[in-house]
Formats: sequence, C-alpha cells, structure tokens
Amino acid sequence: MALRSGGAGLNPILNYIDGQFVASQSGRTLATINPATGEIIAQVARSNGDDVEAATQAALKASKAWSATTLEQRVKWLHSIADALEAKSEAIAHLESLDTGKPISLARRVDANRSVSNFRFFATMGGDDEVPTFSANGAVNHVHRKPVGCVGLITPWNLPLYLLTWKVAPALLMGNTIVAKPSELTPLTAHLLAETLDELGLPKGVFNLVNGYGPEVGQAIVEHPSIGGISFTGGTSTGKIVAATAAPMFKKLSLELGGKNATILLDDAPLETIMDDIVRASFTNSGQVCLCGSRVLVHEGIYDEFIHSFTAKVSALNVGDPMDEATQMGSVISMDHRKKVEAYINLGLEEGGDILTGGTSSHAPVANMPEEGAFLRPTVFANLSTSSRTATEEIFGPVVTVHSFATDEEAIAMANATDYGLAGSVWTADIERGHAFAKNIESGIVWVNTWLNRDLRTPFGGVKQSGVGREGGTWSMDFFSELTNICIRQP
Ligand code: TXE
Repeated sequence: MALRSGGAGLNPILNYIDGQFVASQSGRTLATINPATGEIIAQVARSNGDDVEAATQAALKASKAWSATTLEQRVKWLHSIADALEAKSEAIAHLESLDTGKPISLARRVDANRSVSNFRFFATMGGDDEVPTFSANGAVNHVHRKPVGCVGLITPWNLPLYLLTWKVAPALLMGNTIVAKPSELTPLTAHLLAETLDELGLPKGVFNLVNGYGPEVGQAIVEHPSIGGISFTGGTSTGKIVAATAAPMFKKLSLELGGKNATILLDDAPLETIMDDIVRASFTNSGQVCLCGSRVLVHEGIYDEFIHSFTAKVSALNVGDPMDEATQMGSVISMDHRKKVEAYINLGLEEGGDILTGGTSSHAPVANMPEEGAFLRPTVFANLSTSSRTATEEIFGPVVTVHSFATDEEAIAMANATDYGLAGSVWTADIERGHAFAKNIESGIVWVNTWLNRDLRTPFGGVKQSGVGREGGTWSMDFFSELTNICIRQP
C-alpha cells in the first residue's frame, strides 16, 4: 500500500496538520528503518517546536466546533473510523510488521484487530455513557462532562497503532482535539491513521500528527501551555522527564511506563496444559510488550519438569522473516535495541546466570537471516539471584530469568521485589487460591491462568515505576474529560 505523500521508498512521510500533509518547517527528515533487513523504508518529517506550534494552533482552532458536536455524532465518527480501519486491516498488519520487525501473523491478530476494536469499543462506551446525578439537601447535582480541550498523545514503538488508537478513540469521543506524536522508530501506521481520518473528512485540525524525535517534538508537546492533558506510553526514564515537565503546569497526565512482570507457577500449576501460554507470555513480540512476563517464578516441586518443557518449547520457536506466515518471532525493533538486550545477556552471564537456550546473536545466531537484521533468539536464564540487575531491570527483549521458590509467601516477596508494578500472572489448578494470591501482587493487573486477556472496560495502568493513572473504559473517559458538578436547588 502506497502511503499518500510518502510511501515505501524514499518519499517523505509527512506530518498531518490542519487537514494537510506537510513537511516539517525545517525541511529536515529522519529515516525509518526495516529492522529485519536494515533497509530504509522511507524518510520521515523531522519536526520541532515550530511544527508543534502549528499543530496546536490548528487543534485550538478546531476545538470549538468539535466540542460542540454531540456525543451521538462523535459515536458515529468512531464507528466510521473503525469500519475504515477494518477495511485496511491487511495494510495495517503489513506496515506494522515492516516497521517493527514483528511477525505479520502477530501484527494481524493483535495490532490490526485491536486498533479497530479500540474505536468500536469506545463508540459503544459513548453510547452507554451515563453521567450520574445525586440528590440531597433539597438539591439535584448533575455531573457534566466537558472535553479537556487539546490533548497531547505520545506513543512508543512496540505496539504503534494499537497504543495510538487506544488514546485517540476516547480523546475524540470526549470532544477533544489532538496533537499526536508516534515513536520516531515506527511512524508508518500513524500516517495511515491520518490518511484514513483525512479520507473520512474528519474536520481539519481535530487530529494532528507531528513526527520526529522525543526531545524535539515530544518535549514541545508536553511543554505547550495550550495542551491541557498528556497521555504518554513509553519508558520509565522518559516518563520521569514528561512528569517533571507537566507537573508544574498542572496538566492532566497519564503515564503508562515500563514493567518487569512476574509469571508465577504455584505448586499445583497444570504444566500439561499451560506451557504454550507461558512461552507466549514470555516472548510475544520478542518480549517487547510492557505486559510480558520477564521473570518466571516456579515452585521448587515442579521446577525441573518446568525447565525441561519450557527450554524445549522456547528452543523450538520459529525465529525468522517477519513477513513469513510461519514465523513466530521476528526481529527486535532496532540494532541499537538489540545491542541493549545483548548487553543484558552478557550481564546475566557476569552475574552468574546459566543460559539454558538462546544467547547473543554471535553465540546463538538466527539462521538464514541477513546480518543487517536485528534478530535474536529467545534467551532463558537459570540460577540468577532474584536481586540481580538482570532479574530486576527492564530489558524489553526476548530474555527471561527463571527462579524457584518454596512457599507462596516467598513467591509474593520475589514478585514484588522490583521497582516496577505493571502486570503479573499466576498459574494454579485452584482459581480461588489464584484469586487470593493475586491480591498480594503489587501491580495494576494480574491474570490468573491466562495472559493478555483484555476486557477494555477494565482499568489499565501500573504502580510504582510503571506509571501513574489508569486508562480503559470509564477511566479513559474520565481522563479525557473535565467534570463539572452542577448543583441545582429544587423549588
Ligand atoms: O520509549 P521512549 P521507547 C520501555 C522499554 C523501552 C524503553 C524505550 O524499556 O526499551 O521504554 O522505548 C517520546 N518528551 N517501553 O524508545 O524513549 C518518544 O519519541 C516527550 C515500555 O519507545 O520512552 C516516543 O514517541 N516525549 C513501553 C515515546 O516518547 C518523549 C513501550 C516513547 O519513547 C521524550 C515501549 C521527551 N523528552 C517502551 N523522549 C510500554 N510500557 O508499553 C522521548 N519521547
């Protein structure tokens, strides 16, 4: 699929500001790379504060009319967008796989599908939105939703369109106008979204897209005094910068950051039926999902059996060309990121770990893939201390550490012994026991006998260094709106 005003090739992928596809004002560009081949896919507008200013002015100009539309009209827009993205599902999957190196099958099943359902879900939510009234003291209180105004949406490279649409859908539904910035590593599907909104005739200025580097564009969005709310997904270290910038400006802020999640197998975990789930929780998208379980804690009574089965299944994963339908794991996002992940693999060895399968690209090369491709085989470490850096710092790649425990209390302590608190999963034959166990885990979401099972009505977000705030269902609608309570004394 040729991208309008850009495309697979060296045509620039442009910004979308005030209903126009435009280059950056400086004329500068940056390259987006196919991580599986090392080839340049396209040049991308490299923007700065001037472009953010233009996008913000466009959003402000569009804000009055857009916020005056009815909820029913905005629900219709979300359904139209969902329909249009659904018709482009295969193009979305192709572009996402091209930009990220993830398998085309994963991009279709997760990224394309969820991008559509994000719009469909919030359209349904909008239709059902019941803002409460409260009566007391001879008065009736009406809770009235208003848009924040112009919001800034900043997204990462691991699930580009999935995470962008997760923010765009509720932001539009609540009557906001948008300045969005995708990761500089993965601009393709954000551009497709802009094309789609343009084709649908969304009023100009309602959605604006500014491409470029974080410090040059993201920072300018967070700093802009006319952007009233920031929804950010990305690394914890960047999240700290965003928070420090936004806090003194009293902006609404939602931060979905990193994780170092625990997958916990209790002594009665049914190994005969869950092993494929444990591999999926460990290595989906090459471990580049903030919800992946990167520490696997296994009761000592089933440890040996688990290790044997897990190592065999991980070793058998089909790592290769992302565009091959049979591929189960593609490349990581970039050569730089592969180097970061390999540094952790070397650190794991220095910290006394034993590699059961995998290793660096030189020790465990991926067969038949170009050396310019950022490929890594999945790596499993055993015998590392749970307090080692490899087992406590976020690696965000295809590396897991496995640890044994003797008691549930020990497992809880191990699971909570990181600075992060995003997600976790507990595996047991007794779901009552799993439910009780899950309440002890310091994280925003805990799955019992499942993983990445998502009901979009539920609150999503982390604690500790995994973030601040929740998005999802009414939590998204509350984030993307300001509430005014109107109290009327009854006659
Ligand atoms: O995140 P970044 P990246 C974690 C994971 C990964 C690390 C870096 O550990 O290795 O974050 O990934 C923009 N002001 N996760 O590089 O750098 C940036 O341009 C405003 C977990 O994607 O935080 C990009 O658009 N914005 C995460 C976005 O922030 C700034 C998923 C995220 O970039 C900025 C991805 C600044 N000063 C990575 N600097 C999850 N929880 O899902 C950069 N950006």
